[in-house]
Amino acid sequence: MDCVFCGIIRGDIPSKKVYEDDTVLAFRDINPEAPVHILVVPKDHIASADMIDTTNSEIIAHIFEVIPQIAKDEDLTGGYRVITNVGPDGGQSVPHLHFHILGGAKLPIHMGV
Ligand code: DGP
Repeated sequence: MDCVFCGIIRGDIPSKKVYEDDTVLAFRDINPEAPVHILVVPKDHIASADMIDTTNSEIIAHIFEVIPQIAKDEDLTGGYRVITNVGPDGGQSVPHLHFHILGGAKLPIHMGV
């Protein structure tokens, strides 16, 4: 499967990793929209948040345990935003589930990625 994030997870495509465990990888977005812009992805290929169900929701819960750890490591004490885009109408450009962490500045209310 030709998936850029699977390539990053395999190590075939370089990335600036900020967190990794058995099931989750987080790395800096190649096109940052904020001073801190990190993508958190499951290592298993899940196409988008629309594919979350009882068979994979444990990994999603784990991602949401990891996100506060990353925010702490990145010193996002003033807060941050977590975004996932779903499908073409939702603005998803990479069809591998990912959560954007945006922070390091006061973000515009309606800012998306
Ligand atoms: P979305 O539009 O929500 O699907 O976000 C995809 C994000 O992925 C976008 O902000 C840019 C980022 N991205 C795409 N290709 C790469 C890559 O090869 N490396 C890194 N680090 N980020 C990438």
